[in-house]
Amino acid sequence: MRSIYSLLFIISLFVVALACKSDDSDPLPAPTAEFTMDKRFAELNELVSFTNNSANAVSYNWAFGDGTSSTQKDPSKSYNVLGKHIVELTATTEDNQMDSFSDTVTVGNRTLQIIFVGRINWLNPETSNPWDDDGTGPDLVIGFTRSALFPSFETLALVAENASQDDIANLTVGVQFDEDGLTLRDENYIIALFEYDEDKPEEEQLELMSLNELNPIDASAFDPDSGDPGKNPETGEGFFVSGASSENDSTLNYFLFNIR
Ligand SMILES: [Ca+2]
Ligand SMILES: [Ca+2]
Repeated sequence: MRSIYSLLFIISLFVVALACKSDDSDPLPAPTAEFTMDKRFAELNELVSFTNNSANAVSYNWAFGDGTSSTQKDPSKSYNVLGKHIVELTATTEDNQMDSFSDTVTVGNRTLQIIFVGRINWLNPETSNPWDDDGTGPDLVIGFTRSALFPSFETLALVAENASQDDIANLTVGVQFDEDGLTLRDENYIIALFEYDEDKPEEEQLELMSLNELNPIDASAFDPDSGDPGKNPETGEGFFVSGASSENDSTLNYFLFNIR
């Protein structure tokens, strides 16, 4: 009996010793998870780079919101699923304390918001006469279509009517698409500018001034705020240009798009 009490006494000493040991070891500084990303709006298969600004952690776990994950410190990835993806970073210390931080990446398509006509030569270069040959004033019509459907235009808008030549030259006119915009696909589109002469027979009323064809997915994008190449990483807005390469050419067109 006595030996059992001794044994229990010795065991309890060990337990007390272990408890004191763990009490003496302070926890490591608490972790703080935090990251930034180089863009909030990305297109399909466009690389998004994450910069890890966490503190006091030794290991990281990223859940990218599309079912993929990483344990790298500063990962990059591209998405092949459209939508808003919540990215969550969990930062862990050596003694297993954790903190999490999340932010959202929107992966969308280029959608056309507005077509601007930035510059027009209002003289027909072949005749050096004004395009407005019935004297009713320059009337500008913008046509926009996928080239496969040409010449049946999806968008055919009269954007300037009975203007003076000077008005048109200095006017920025355009077609505004509805709030959702027009989802652009990886194919060629045509923008055409016509002058409208209401006094002519119907088949001659629309006179083609210029026609440009481009693929809006391939086209180089520019940040509308800075004019620098690429899209605005905070808003997903961008624009691209088609048309005249010199001021003597007739038109210069701008396309404003959004990632949605
Ligand atoms: Ca005309
Ligand atoms: Ca006219």
